[in-house]
Amino acid sequence: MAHQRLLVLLGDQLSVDLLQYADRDNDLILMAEVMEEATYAPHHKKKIAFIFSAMRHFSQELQSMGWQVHYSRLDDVDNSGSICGEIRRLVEQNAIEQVIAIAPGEWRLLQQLQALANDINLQIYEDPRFICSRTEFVDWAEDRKLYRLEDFYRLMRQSTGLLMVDRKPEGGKWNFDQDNRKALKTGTDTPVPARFKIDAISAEVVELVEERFSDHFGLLDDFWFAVTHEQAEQALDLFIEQSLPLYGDFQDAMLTGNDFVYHSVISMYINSGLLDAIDVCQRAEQAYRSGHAPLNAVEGFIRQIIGWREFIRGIYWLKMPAYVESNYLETHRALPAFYWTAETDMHCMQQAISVTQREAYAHHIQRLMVTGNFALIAGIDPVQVHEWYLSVYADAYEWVELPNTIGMSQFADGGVVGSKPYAASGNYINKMSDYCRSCRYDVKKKFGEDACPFNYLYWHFLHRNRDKLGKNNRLFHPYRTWDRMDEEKQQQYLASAEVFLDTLN
Ligand code: FAD
Ligand code: DLZ
Ligand code: SF4
Repeated sequence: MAHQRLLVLLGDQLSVDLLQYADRDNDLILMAEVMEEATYAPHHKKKIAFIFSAMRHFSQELQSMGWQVHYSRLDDVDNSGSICGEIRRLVEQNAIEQVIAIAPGEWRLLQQLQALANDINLQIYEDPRFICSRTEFVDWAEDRKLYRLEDFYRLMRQSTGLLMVDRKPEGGKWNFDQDNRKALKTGTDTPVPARFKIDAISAEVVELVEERFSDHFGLLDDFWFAVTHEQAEQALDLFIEQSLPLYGDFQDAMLTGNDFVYHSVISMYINSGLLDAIDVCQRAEQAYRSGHAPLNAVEGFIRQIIGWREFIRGIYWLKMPAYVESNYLETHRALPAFYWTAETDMHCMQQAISVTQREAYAHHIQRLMVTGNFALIAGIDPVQVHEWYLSVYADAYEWVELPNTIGMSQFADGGVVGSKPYAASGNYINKMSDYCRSCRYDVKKKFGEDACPFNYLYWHFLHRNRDKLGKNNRLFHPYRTWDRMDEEKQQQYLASAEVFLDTLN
């Protein structure tokens, strides 16, 4: 059958919503496993297996719905190795007159597609899966000096109508975060996310990944992710039923040996297209309206999706391509090898990195307040930190990973995403987790050989960045505490930090 148009669907565009740009009777869909996408970052093995398996399942689903799909497998002999190469090949082989693509999530790939559009008739459409389009965000940002999540979030609540009553926020407040900072008791039994048996498609993909990407980071055994829309829906149902009611209370909690706490573990499904963001939020809202989950939990959860997720994407497109070069704090230290091995005596770091190795997942507080916080206060080069986060998580695409890392976590953008750096001493980790109890370091000790490295690195960070952070109102109290310390104590903090930082080199 001759096709006049080709619709390209990328590995994170597995949504039936995107079929609105094509015509089932006349158009051909292209999906392609390609080495360039699988290796532009050393992606975790489970991330590649997840994407390839979900792509293969979606291609089958599309065909059973009557769509014509050309699916390039990684090992096809004529696979050109890149998305643009595969588009060119299909255009030539099928005498295609027009190619339709949906704006990719990464600047890198958008540049490639725009270059290709100089040679072939290629139309790039806006991705309709986001609430706030790239141009709407630019309009929102245009009139303001500071971009603050809270302002943007209120707008998203109004435009979606989620948790709104008569144009006012449900419960009389926009944000219930102050109720959401509880720690958990050691040994608390928390639910586990839905796990799915590996089927023939996933088994084949796992074998392919083991063979072709054996040098990539991460463990592939016990692959349990949802790989179809139906399975992802089941994972969401289970989260809403079991975990959502306590999601708010324990959103910042961490526990030894507990990988997921009450988190949803659905970011990889939303980002790849297996779940729809608005639908997820509506389901959470229903759980509140039916009395199944309290407002602090549901508001907190919805804020992450229509607030943070959309805000972060807006910042990415507003600030790229220069954003990736941001290094406000001028840090240049290499990323320590233990980020790849989990071999460290810091128990909190060992826990956060080992779940990353096993599951291509870590929850937000592990990413922000453990691995991110350490990189920040130790002064690691932000590009190396960014490359690590982009590689190791199943939900990582540059549009969402980069502003979270460069902005929220490393303050390398100088305050575009957040108003102050998320720097903390061991005290925070001790308050929100039980990690310190089984650590070789002593969280109560401030300096010296056995002291928790987060304690002295925190003060070293504030001291060495005084010219850049000293005038930040939100850091007034820590700087005042530092200034009131006697000089000998200050010197002990700084000396311990120097000794420790030398061991990282
Ligand atoms: P939950 O805690 O259950 O939250 C629900 C949903 O809200 C998530 O599934 C996600 O879709 C959304 N969400 C929550 N926080 C954020 C946020 N800050 N930005 C965007 N969406 C958010 N998230 C990614 O999806 N991809 C990334 O590559 C990524 N990199 C990060 C890097 C760093 C340094 C930090 C600090 C955060 C990063 N995040 C990233 C945000 C957040 O940590 C993950 O979305 C979350 O941990 C995913 O787990 P979950 O589905 O269990 O989330
Ligand atoms: C992440 C990824 C991987 C590992 N492999 C592929 C692939 O083979 N084919 C594909 O279409 N997409 C893949 N992806 C997702 C893309 O990298 C993603 O679409 C871009 O980074 C834009 O977000
Ligand atoms: Fe982490 Fe310090 Fe606690 Fe050890 S003592 S777990 S290094 S915060």
